[in-house]
Amino acid sequence: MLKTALQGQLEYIEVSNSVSEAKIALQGAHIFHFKVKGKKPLLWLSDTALFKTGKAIRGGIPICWPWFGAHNSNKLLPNHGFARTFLWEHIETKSISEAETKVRLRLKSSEDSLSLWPYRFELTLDISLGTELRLSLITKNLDTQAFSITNALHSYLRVQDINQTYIKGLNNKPYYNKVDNSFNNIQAGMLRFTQEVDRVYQDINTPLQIQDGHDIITVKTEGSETVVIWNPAEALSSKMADLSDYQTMLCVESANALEDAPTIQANESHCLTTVLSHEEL
Ligand code: TA6
Repeated sequence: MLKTALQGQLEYIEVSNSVSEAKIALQGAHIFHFKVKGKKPLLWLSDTALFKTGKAIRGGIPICWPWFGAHNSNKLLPNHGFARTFLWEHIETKSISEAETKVRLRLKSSEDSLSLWPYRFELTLDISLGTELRLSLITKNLDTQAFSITNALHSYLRVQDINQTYIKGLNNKPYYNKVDNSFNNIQAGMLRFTQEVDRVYQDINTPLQIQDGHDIITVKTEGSETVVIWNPAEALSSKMADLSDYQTMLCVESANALEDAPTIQANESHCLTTVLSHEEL
């Protein structure tokens, strides 16, 4: 029988091997803690995060699926889709070696999902825990017709101080700026954070490096060339009751968003992967 513990209203599993440890809530297949032993936690979790049925945890890696952000035609549907607030099934936890564990979780279409999105699907999250954290989100179309998705592995990374943090790997890349709703911007040099940043970067085909003066975090994306970067800064975070201390968080999200919306034919699959690691300077 699966052994779970409870945080607030949410059941979660705890995984540990010789090099790392993690906590994964069954609601949303939401990993909300990951740490390489002897290092600081890699993922940020808000001090005021709510562990409540039907509410996404503020921190860790929420799964935005089958749409990223607001639904494109019906604003009454939940932001970032429904996968992050539905209950997933734990399929297996497997020890690959002393230093690597794999966890698989699954969400299948149901009456509840069909009332929000009219397609049959099977969504699988494969998590690999070792000296790095690897998440693969596999969408399988079980319908008789093709469908399109946007999605994101909305990683909240822990940084020392957002004002001292910069991202390398974005130079000359085009981006959509959600803050002023402008398209076709081009990044000049490294990205630094002096105000709210909410951007969808395209053509990202090499790993990004986040440096905060203490650590280098590397984010590698597979299955897409889109990465979303978000920090709400003071003004927006003060309006979000479950978001404490925006200075120590930075979202760097492997995604398919905007026109990067893969069409998946019946019986075919699409896989989005993010690989996170960090080293201390
Ligand atoms: O990924 C960035 C973003 O889409 C932002 O626009 C911001 O609103 C954030 O996600 C958080 O969304 P949430 O629905 O979790 O409050």
